[in-house]
Amino acid sequence: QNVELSYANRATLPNIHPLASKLLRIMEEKKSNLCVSADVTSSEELLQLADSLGPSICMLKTHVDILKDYTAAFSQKLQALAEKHNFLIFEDRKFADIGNTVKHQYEGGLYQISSWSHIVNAHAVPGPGVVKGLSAVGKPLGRGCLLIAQMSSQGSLATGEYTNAVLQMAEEQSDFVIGFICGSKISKRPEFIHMSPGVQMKAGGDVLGQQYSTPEEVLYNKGSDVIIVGRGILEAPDRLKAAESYRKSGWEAYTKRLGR
Ligand code: 5FU
Repeated sequence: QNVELSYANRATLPNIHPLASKLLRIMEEKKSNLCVSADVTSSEELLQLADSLGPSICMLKTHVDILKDYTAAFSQKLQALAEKHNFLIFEDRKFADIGNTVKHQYEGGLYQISSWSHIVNAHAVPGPGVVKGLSAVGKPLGRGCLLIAQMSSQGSLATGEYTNAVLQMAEEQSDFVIGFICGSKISKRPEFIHMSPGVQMKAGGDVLGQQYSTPEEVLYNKGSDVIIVGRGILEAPDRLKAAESYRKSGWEAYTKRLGR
């Protein structure tokens, strides 16, 4: 029961969600548990990032609403790059409204997120209806959702009993919820993917409350599965070199956890 399953083993579990399985297979194949957070404001720059870092990552995280020049053509090019380099797209939209509203926000509007993003996330604050609304749109398309169980920011209210309630909600809708945004492994179910933001090579933070841990801390000590790295890569003089060093650190921490 306590043996640590590899990503490859988890990909073939009988109850694994097909999208979680796909992600785990990508991770194993590319030896990458790195999700780059592509927090740039120009679509051209985002596409360049996706093309150059694509081989190093298992997932690319977006905030489309910070782009100054979003077009539907951009989302098609991003999808093509995801195919080319075999990574998943995660729009970090953090849905947090009643089911009926998030359904529209997910499917419609300017961004039509459900049409291009494999994975989205949601706050559990509204109760299970938020997941039901997203699922009504995303499930027929084979999409998946991460619930925000913890946040990396200082003073986050998502702790303790709240985090436990999020776990419960995920278990009840595991046909659409594939895992969590969290700082550490919070579920024993190996079908769930744990993804952690707030990662840099050096622990610390920024002036607006972000708090950073290292890849080793998050993946080895805390037992998470995927590191999400933004400025640690974006602000490096050589982004590709930085991404590769996060990929390597992340992979070493994971293999160490496996005891290999
Ligand atoms: F849910 C969360 C969270 O708890 N912390 C985060 O930092 C999401 N994030 C996102 O990860 C945040 O919106 C950024 O897009 C990214 C972290 O960026 P950084 O530059 O590595 O701090």
